[in-house]
Amino acid sequence: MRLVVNVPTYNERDNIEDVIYKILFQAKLLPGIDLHVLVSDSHSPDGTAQIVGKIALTNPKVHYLDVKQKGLGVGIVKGHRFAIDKLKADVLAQMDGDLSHNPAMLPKMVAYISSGYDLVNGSRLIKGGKNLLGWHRRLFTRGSAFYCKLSWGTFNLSEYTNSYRVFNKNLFEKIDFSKVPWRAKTYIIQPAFLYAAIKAGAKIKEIPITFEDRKRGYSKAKIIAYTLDVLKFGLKVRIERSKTFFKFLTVGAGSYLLNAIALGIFYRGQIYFFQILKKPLFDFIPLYDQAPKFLSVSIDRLLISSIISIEISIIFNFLFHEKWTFKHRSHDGASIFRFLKFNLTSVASPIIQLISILFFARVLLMHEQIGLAVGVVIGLFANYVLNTILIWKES
Ligand SMILES: Nc1nc2c(ncn2[C@@H]2O[C@H](COP(=O)(O)OP(=O)(O)OP(=O)(O)O)[C@@H](O)[C@H]2O)c(=O)[nH]1
Ligand SMILES: [Mg+2]
Repeated sequence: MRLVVNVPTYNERDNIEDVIYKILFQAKLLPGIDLHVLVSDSHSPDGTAQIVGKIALTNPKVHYLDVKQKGLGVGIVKGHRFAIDKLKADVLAQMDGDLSHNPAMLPKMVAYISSGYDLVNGSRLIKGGKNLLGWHRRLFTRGSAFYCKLSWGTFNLSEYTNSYRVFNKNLFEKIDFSKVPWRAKTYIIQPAFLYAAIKAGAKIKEIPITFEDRKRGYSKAKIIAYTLDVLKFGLKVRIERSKTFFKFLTVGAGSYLLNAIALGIFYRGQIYFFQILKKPLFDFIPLYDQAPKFLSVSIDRLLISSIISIEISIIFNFLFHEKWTFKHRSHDGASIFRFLKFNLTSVASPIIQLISILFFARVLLMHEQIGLAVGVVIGLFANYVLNTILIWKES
């Protein structure tokens, strides 16, 4: 099994030699693993290339790749691509080129990959982890982690902005990099890659690491721009994850309007409180007092109006969910069966609505529209859950 440790660099001439030898030193603690080091450098003008080139000349396990453009994401993504395509890597690792990450953690991280994890994430924020940066950088680390947890909904992950990771080749191949902002000038690749891995279904293990402050060279981190990118990325994730529910709510709102208008016209000849018709459309159906009773339920104008307006809204709901809300989810079987199934699951929501209308009108002696509005909201949630479990399943 071949492990390639990708070290992205920009102007690391004071550190890179040390980093390479410290990584290579781990080889004897990794029996059965063919350890290589790849420096993916953004054409550093400080002589990083010459130092790595000189080592590579006598050591076939050390490689230099000039990724040409600047950006940590470019170094990371092009480096791993090269490691898979040219160096035939099975397992990929990445760490900073300034000794902030301790290469001595590699054997432990690789062991988790061997035991079946897809990605091992070094964390400063779990028990045993340490962040030895200044207070404002620690604040950034913690703040970003808190924000990502909230916006991504990933409460089981502690660390988002660190770069010390080991993962298998298959995970890298599964990631759709057209959706990862890897050409950005900030380090947004770190959380973005992690999110892409989660979406690709990676089994992730976090282990505690210590992040040392660099002793030599200078920092290239642009913390303000990076913070803005983390905020922007989190917002994008949030919107994407809530999109289906937003659409569901929009259709729900439309169907509620249709339902309310139909009910008003049938029962009162009104749209809300505005008289539209001289007489209710269902004027021929008697009101409660004169209506025939069936099993002690009065078959009156309100009951019939409610049932018909609800069925109209079910049809509206189905058409929009089928073609819009759940367009990208699985559409198993013929649409007529889905429609029948939808009617069955939809029964929950109109029953809730009907009970609500009758309860508000008869028991609380309030306007039937209030009952409908309350019933719609409760029914909506019940319906969403049933729809996503039974009809338009996530593929
Ligand atoms: N290939 C490549 N690597 C980069 C680029 N910018 C930064 N790096 C590397 O990314 C790693 C992290 O960058 P650092 O400047 O150490 O950022 P940091 O670790 O957040 O900050 P300090 O440790 O405080 O300096 C280092 O190995 C850098 O050399 C770049 O444009 N291209
Ligand atoms: Mg650093």
